[in-house]
Amino acid sequence: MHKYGRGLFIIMIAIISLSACTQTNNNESKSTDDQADVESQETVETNASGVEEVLVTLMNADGKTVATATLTEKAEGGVGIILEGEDLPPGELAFHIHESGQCVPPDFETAGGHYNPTGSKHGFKHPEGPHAGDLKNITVNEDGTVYAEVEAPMVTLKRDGENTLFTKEGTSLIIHAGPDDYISQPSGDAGDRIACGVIGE
Ligand SMILES: [Cu+2]
Repeated sequence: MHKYGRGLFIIMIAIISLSACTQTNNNESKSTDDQADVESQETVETNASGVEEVLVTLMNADGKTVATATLTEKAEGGVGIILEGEDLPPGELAFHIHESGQCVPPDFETAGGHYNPTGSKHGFKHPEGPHAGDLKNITVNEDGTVYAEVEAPMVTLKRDGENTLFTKEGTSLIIHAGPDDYISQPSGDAGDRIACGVIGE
């Protein structure tokens, strides 16, 4: 009887120690969250109407700025993207959100594949698609300028939101040399990456 009592006492001490450890860990992760909040205030601007906006600058293979994109959190969910550019090849070009926030010229392979947190297939025409980072093709004018408004309904600028664009690896915007056929795997047979911009930098 005495033996059991002592065993129970030791188990209770063990439980108390364990829960103390868990609590310490919670506090640590909370302070990390606080730091993330501070970072988000630096990168996400709030416009006059209180909507979150992120400005992205895209450079070409020579490191020259060729386009800017304004990302806005939509009231109904998703992100609207307004792209304005120049010195681009005329015609229909693919435009995607990629899964890494690194744009190293000239080939921008550092940006990785498409942003695909749902593990889907590429393309609006694919029955198991699209990727969250799939966007509609843009049309560049004969003079090399472009103005396009596209939607990314599956993503968010909210850091703690589902399919956030502020992942640990970061995300980026890429313009390709050719159009996305909306079905070829893994990226729509869109050709080389000709411009890249980091989201949230
Ligand atoms: Cu792409």
